[in-house]
Amino acid sequence: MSTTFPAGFLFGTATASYQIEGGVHEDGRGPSIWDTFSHTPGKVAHGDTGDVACDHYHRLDDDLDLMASLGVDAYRFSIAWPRIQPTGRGAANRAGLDFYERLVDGLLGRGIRPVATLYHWDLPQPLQDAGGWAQRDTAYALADYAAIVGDALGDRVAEWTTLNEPWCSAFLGYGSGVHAPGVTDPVSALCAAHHLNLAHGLALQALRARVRDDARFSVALNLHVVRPDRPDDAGDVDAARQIDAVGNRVFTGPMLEGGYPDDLLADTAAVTDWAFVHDGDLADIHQPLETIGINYYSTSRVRRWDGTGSNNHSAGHNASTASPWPGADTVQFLPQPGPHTEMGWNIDPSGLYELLMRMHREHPQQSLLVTENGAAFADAVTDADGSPAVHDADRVDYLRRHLTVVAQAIADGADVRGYFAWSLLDNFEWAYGYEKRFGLVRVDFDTLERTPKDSARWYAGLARTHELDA
Ligand code: IFM
Repeated sequence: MSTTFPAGFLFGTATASYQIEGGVHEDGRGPSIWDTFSHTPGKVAHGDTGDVACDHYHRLDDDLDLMASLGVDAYRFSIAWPRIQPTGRGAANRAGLDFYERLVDGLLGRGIRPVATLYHWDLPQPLQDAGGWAQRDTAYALADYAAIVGDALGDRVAEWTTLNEPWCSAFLGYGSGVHAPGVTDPVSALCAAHHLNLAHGLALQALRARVRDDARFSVALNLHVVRPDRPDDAGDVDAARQIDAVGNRVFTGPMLEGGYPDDLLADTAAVTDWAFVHDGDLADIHQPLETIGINYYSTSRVRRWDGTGSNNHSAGHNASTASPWPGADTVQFLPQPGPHTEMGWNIDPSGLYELLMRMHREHPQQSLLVTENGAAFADAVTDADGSPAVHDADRVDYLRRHLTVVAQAIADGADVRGYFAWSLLDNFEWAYGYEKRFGLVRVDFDTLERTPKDSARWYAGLARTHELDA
């Protein structure tokens, strides 16, 4: 049995600037919140930082050749804001733009479609010093930065993503504090979510005004698939609704429907009165959008908490005593049955199918891209014939099972146009440092040598044939 993906379906790989580039002091780049956070003792496993990462900044041409050797159709990368505006404001840093021009030209020259993400978490530190995403000005600063990037790359990049996973920026960055900038304040987290929404809308307007007419725009959301533990228990069903509101509809509401959901405002009323939403903001946020980008890894199971034990709000996102779920203290997250990846995340492809069909049903005017999907496993390196190899059958199985449901969603009517494997390379997995390996290509972090894993070869075959074997 095999499944055929439609002609034109994009098979891509994805990365993000801070996770792979290194070269943090090169060519005028300024510090980002992740430089500060990773250099703060106790924030990242083993004290790892992105100072060198995969050294992609210095190995760009080799990495482009690597992508070409895999035969992928597209590459989703992010632009480091502090390379373009080292302080987050003011004139463009030419050397920073040059790097991304070389990247884009190198992709196009190899027949690979660039998909550029404006913001994947590396906020310039001076903007954080002024309040970061809890501060309204940051949204306007992102729009200025978008204009610079649009002017520089807009003639060649036809696929743009504004933000990557604003939920993580807002709620892990300002709620539980397990991500940079490490703030633990529920009001700041909701405020940050609104300013990220505003930034999305303003950046979209700035980009659309200056890039090629055929450009398509998306936002990459890590939408949560939340299931009530007891589907016939009204409390559990309501707990799932609550997490859906503060995990998903806090972004899809304003971005795709022009307003914050009433139930979200009610659930969080004891936390904030949402006075940070100004007149006109919702119109700015609710911009036409061609595509919804979906980043999917696993599912969650919740109950109405009876107050005993822990509500387990740190589930899946490192230990923190602060919650990333404002207004949802009486929701309890339950451990998910296995199998799990090395992140401790349960493997459940049905969640991806559910999300794709939900977005298709609720937002039929938008096409869909799976902008991230993949898994960290404890890869073993074998060295039988003098050259290293990684036989990552578990990752191949993960990818195959998730791509099977993507094909099923397409067959069932969802307009899914592409899939981006997370990630091209093993890289800096945020608070987990280099310990968790998501790459199709192994990176030896001592020598920086790249070794395509079996999954890379498998994925290359799929990109070539569009045939998924069962
Ligand atoms: O590595 C991250 C990425 O930066 C954002 N999405 C999830 C990935 C795996 O945790």
